[in-house]
Amino acid sequence: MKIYFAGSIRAGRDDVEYYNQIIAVLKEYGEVLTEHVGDYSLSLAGQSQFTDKYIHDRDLDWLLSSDVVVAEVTYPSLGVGYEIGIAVKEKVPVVALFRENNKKQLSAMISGCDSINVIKYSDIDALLPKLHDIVRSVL
Ligand code: 6IA
Repeated sequence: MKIYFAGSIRAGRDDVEYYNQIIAVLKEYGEVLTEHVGDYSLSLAGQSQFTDKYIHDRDLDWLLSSDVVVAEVTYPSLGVGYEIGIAVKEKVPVVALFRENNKKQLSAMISGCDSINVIKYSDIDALLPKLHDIVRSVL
């Protein structure tokens, strides 16, 4: 199974620790095409060896070849929203993970979309066991 994990990069890296733990679980079920999203060393200040066009086109190819998109949507990101919109349009199943005990509100365009499986969780320790069942349900 090919899994596309989406999480904030240029919008902010505050949740990278969560991304990392989620990716570790996802890797038990298949190939995570976007493992770099959980990479601590991928800093906002860092220079990419790739152009933005290369990143965009490569990521879209990966997205369209994936069996499921798992997006951590607590920290809002234009890129993640864009990826989710394309996945919905192209009928790639989307699971959106949102941590409730924080000051952010989930966009109605995500929570109101019937095609997106929105999972709200209280903290990462509560999410990780549930994530196994969630991934198995889309296998
Ligand atoms: O708008 P954002 O940057 O927060 O969008 C994040 C989403 O877009 C992630 O789910 C990624 O799949 C994708 N994405 C955005 N930028 C990159 C990127 N930049 N590399 C790989 N995927 C990306 C290179 C890193 C740069 C900060 C040095």
